[in-house]
Amino acid sequence: MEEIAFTMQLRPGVQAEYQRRHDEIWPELTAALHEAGIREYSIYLNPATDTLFAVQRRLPEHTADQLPSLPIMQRWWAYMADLMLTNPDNSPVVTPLERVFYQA
Ligand code: RM4
Repeated sequence: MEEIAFTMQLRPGVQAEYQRRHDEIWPELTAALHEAGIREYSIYLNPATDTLFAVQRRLPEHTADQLPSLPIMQRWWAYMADLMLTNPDNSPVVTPLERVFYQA
């Protein structure tokens, strides 16, 4: 299993709505994430800065790089675009993070 971490950014004033939409996340989307080999996915919010910190654990043979081409992913990103800083294709702006410490 590999682990990656990245940040995303909420627009101001939408924390509760972002939480609500994830409380009601589409089962088709979680199925697609699982199908792509993502086995654990946490998103944390820094409420002071609206920054989201995400951690994913993925199977070595994951196909997460193909998620952007899936219609379900594109529909979710279009749905979420009013809440997040996005690229022109509605995907969230993602800043990859480098691990500087690990202890098992
Ligand atoms: C996020 C954003 C991410 C997605 C998660 C489930 O708010 O859209 O791209 O992976 O939801």
